[in-house]
Amino acid sequence: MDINKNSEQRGVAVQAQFGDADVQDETVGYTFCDGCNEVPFCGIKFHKKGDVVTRIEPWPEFPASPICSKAYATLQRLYNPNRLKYPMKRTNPKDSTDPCFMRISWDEAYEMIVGHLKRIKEEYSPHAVFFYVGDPKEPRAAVQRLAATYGSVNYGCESSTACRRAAQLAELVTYGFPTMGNLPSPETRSMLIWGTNPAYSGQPFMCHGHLADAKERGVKFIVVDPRKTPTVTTLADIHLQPRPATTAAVAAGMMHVIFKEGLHDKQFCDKWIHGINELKEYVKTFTPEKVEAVTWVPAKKIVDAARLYATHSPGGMMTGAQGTTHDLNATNNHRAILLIPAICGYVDVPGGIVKPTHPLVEMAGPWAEGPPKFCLREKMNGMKEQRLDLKAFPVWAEKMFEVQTNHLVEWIREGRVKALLSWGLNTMIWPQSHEYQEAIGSLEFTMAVDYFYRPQTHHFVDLLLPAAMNYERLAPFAFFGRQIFGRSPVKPLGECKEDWQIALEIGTRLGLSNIFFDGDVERACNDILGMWNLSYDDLRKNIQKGIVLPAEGPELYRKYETGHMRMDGKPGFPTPTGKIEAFSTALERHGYPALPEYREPMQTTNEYPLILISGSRLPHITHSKWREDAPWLLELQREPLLTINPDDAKQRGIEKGDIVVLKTLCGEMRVKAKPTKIVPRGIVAMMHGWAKANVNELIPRKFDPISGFPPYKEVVCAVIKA
Ligand SMILES: Nc1nc2c(c(=O)[nH]1)N[C@H]1C(S)=C(S)[C@@H](COP(=O)(O)OP(=O)(O)OC[C@H]3O[C@@H](n4cnc5c(=O)[nH]c(N)nc54)[C@H](O)[C@@H]3O)O[C@H]1N2
Ligand SMILES: Nc1nc2c(c(=O)[nH]1)N[C@H]1C(S)=C(S)[C@@H](COP(=O)(O)OP(=O)(O)OC[C@H]3O[C@@H](n4cnc5c(=O)[nH]c(N)nc54)[C@H](O)[C@@H]3O)O[C@H]1N2
Ligand code: SF4
Ligand SMILES: [Mo]
Repeated sequence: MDINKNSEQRGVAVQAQFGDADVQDETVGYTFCDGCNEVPFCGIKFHKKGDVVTRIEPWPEFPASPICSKAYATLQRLYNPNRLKYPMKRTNPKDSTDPCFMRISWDEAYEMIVGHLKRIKEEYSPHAVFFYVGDPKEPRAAVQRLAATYGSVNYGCESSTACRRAAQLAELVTYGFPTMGNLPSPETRSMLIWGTNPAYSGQPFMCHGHLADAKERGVKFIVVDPRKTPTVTTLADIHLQPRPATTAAVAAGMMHVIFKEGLHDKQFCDKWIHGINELKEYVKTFTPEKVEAVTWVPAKKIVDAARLYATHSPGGMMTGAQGTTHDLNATNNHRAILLIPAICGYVDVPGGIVKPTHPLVEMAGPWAEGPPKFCLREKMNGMKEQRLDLKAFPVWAEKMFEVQTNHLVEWIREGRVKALLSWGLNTMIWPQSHEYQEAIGSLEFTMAVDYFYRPQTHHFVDLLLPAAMNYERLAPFAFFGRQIFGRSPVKPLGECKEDWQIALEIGTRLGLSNIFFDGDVERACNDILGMWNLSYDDLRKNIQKGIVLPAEGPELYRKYETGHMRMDGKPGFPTPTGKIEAFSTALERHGYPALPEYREPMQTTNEYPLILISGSRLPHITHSKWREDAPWLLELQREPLLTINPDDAKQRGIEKGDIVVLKTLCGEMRVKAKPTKIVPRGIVAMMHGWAKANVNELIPRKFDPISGFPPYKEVVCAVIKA
């Protein structure tokens, strides 16, 4: 495809939409940004003329208000002439190189879907239909309701495949509650930031701004990241640069020092950590010198970091969704990090890692999960025995309501999955992506709902449905702590429909109109809002400032002492032992190592002397999006780039802009090199999601035995000048 030519055409198209808009006739609307699928979202205030959005700006009253380059580009994406606007059916046989997608009516599309759903239920089982939502978080609640009602327990998403859930699993088996840590509060004196780069990947206001303010106040920062990211350069008092995938050893080293020097919170450890003696014993051998040899982090820095964190009390912590879990020791690596603030007594104290006292319990988590009642989670839990991942990942299946999707290839080959209903599917998410694409191609029926036709994912799908974009949809509403916001959409382009509407209409066509509100999105939202005696109308009336649901009381701390942490009201943490579990009873029960043990990652060799970190976020790209979607952003970076340390580049005769061959045991590809000191010697890094150089084809299909996560940030490689 000639990107330049297309970008010119699209530029004209965008101008045509708002070039003649008379500002005086504009009215205002409000929506949320879905540019990076962060939840909670950032707020967008937009101007429109009729149903044409003319310009956008931050929504000042919205809690996450400054917006980034990707948010501005959502406007160009909205009027991208390549957008899907009608339901499309594949008309050529699957072995044909041209899928020949033809426009059909929604009626025909629904007949197809419902026909296959009914047939598969009769011929095989409802569980043979897999329901999937990719990184877009917004469709999730409606799709889960559809899966549960249809009778399939097999619902999975990108979070349960490659993103947040491995960390969450570690949190649940260790603390008993999910947490990514905390932003620094006025009491916080030190912060441990591990495997995340919020300067690029976080919401501007939510993360990095807060952290920078805390730095001004004198909070000390330890940042653990193999790369010298902007988070490191702007915040770090101490930067630990470990060899990728050696997290558990770095953490064990820090704990070794803290225990040895008696800097831990002895009372808390003795009373509230299950397996504290086993943990002490385990980390005894992780002397700073040994840890240096294993992790490349100088012994002195391990000692300094441990001392700084344990003595600047209370300390907070921030981990990413996935920086520490993209390797074959994912769960235990993340568990090891969690134990550092635990032994310092920083859990649920002011300034430390606090479990919110008054969340919207009815939501039980962010939109990425969906409200359990609306999602019919109880019904799903009742069907657990039919989960596809039950045998391969038993602890996961016990703790996570979403199925671990990495084994989709095997399940399709074994005939256990016959059809796939997907929203925001992207096969490039997976290691050895082509195997997923081929497996999907062999299904009896695949439906995909998306904004664009993306050949690498949609080539084999039978039915491609056009999703309304963020300016064009009502559902879902947003919530921020206890503040709820609605939005005021414009009419969708063409025959696009919002994700929720598609799910609700499929349900209605299955004959379950009462459960699916006759396909009415607002009524579905009202069903959820009713939990707080609200309706969408209330949100509309308070569109700018949202509605605050007052908390029943102040934030409480050390809730493990008072019984406010567990559902049964007893003192303790919400784990089987009532304590933070350094020694995990759940992992032990299923035959896994119960302590957060370190496992050596893949070893470099003469042939593969470098380590590949794939997927480090860039501010102007989200995964597979923002390439052709919005040429404004593509101007910032037209092609995939492999970052390599200048010394490593020089050694190989590589200069800026040279084409190199990136090679792993799985294969090789050509990519442009970008020498930069952001990556240290011995490590190279590149972003995933580029169709023209899909780095996931170089990642093996090996998985962490506990969480099932792939080694995106562990694989050894070679880089050779082409
Ligand atoms: N090597 C490597 N691989 C990785 C990662 C890594 O770090 N390294 N990261 C992993 C992680 S954390 C993630 S989250 C995944 C990325 O997860 P993906 O699911 O790959 O995310 P996207 O590429 O953002 O979106 C997928 C598709 O959804 C469509 N879409 C976007 N919004 C909507 C919507 O609202 N509705 C509908 N119907 N469609 C929509 C987009 O057009 C796109 O085609 O990648 C994972 N893969
Ligand atoms: N602009 C933008 N924003 C995004 C996204 C995007 O694609 N683009 N994606 C969204 C999604 S789905 C997600 S999951 C989040 C991800 O958000 P983050 O988790 O903050 O992801 P990254 O920015 O890649 O930061 C992860 C860091 O981990 C480091 N790392 C790699 N291996 C190791 C290791 O072994 N140990 C340690 N300590 N660090 C390691 C990498 O060098 C990298 O700097 O971002 C979200 N926001
Ligand atoms: S960080 Fe940027 S892309 Fe992500 S939600 Fe906020 S404005 Fe949108
Ligand atoms: Mo993610």
